[in-house]
Amino acid sequence: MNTAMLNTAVRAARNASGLIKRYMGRTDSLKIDQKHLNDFVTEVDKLSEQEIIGTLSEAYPDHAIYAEESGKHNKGDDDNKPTWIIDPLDGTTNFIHDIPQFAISIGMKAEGHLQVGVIYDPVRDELFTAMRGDGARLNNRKIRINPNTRLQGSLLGTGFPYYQYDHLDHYLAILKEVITKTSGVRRPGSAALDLAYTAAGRFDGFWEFNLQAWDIAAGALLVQEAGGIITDFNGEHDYMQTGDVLCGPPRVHQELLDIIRATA
Ligand code: 2AM
Ligand code: CA
Repeated sequence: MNTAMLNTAVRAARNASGLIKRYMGRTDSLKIDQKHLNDFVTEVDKLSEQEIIGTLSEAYPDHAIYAEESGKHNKGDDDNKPTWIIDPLDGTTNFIHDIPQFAISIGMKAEGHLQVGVIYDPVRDELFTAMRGDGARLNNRKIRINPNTRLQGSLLGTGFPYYQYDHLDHYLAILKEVITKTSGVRRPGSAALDLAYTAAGRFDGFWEFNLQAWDIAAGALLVQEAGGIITDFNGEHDYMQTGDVLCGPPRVHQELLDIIRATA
C-alpha cells in the first residue's frame, strides 16, 4: 500500500518538476503575487500544485489533500482521512531570484502517522524518499544519520524569521550560541530541502520557527526514517501544529534543545 503511494507521489513530483524546469531562468516574465509580507507566489507554484493534485487525486480519489496554494480538498467530516500534504515549490523566493535551491515536497499522513515522504530537487535531480518503517533514501540509496555526531564540529541548517518577528530576539539568542558552538550555520531558503539534507547527513541538524505543515511533512518522515529526532521547541511532537522544528542526530537534537530552553 505504502509502496504504491510512494510511487504515485514520486510520479507527481517528477511531473511537476518538468513544469518548474520550463520556467527556470525566465522568472522575470512571471506574474508574482505577495500572499502576506515577504510570502510570494508565482504562476509556477499554482501550476505545479495543480499538476500534483491531478496525479494524486486520480490515483486516490477518496484521499484528502492539504496544499500550500489551494488549501484543503475532499476533507469531508472525517479528520482522520488519509491526507496528502503538498508544497508545490518550497523555496519560492530562491526560485524568483534564480537561486537554484528549491524543491517539491509531498507527504502523506494516515492513521495518525506520516506514511510516505517525497522531496524532489529538480535542479540537481535529487530524489529524497521515505516510507514509514522502511528507512530513507536519496536516489534509491539508503541514507542514515550518524548517531555519534555532537554539536561541537557540526554544520547546522536554519531559517531566519522572515514575516513573524515575535520570536526574533529568542531566535538571535539561539543563533549566537550556535555560531560559537558549531563549525557553521547555513540558511539555504528551502525548509523541505534543509530537512532532506539533515536526513542525508549533509547537515548535522536544523531548526526554524513558524514553518507550515507542508514545509515539514515529508522532511519529518525523512529525518525520522534516517535515524534522527524531530520535535517542537518543547521536545514534544506538535511540530506540525506549532511550526517550530528542531531536528538532528539524538545528541545534536538534545544539545540544541538545551540551548533553545536556556535562551527562552
Ligand atoms: P515557500 O517557498 O514554500 O514559501 C524557509 O524559511 C521557509 O519559509 C521556506 O521553506 C519557504 O517556503 C518559506 N518562505 C516563504 N517566504 C520566505 C522568504 N521571504 N524568505 C525565506 N523563506 C520564505
Ligand atoms: Ca514552503
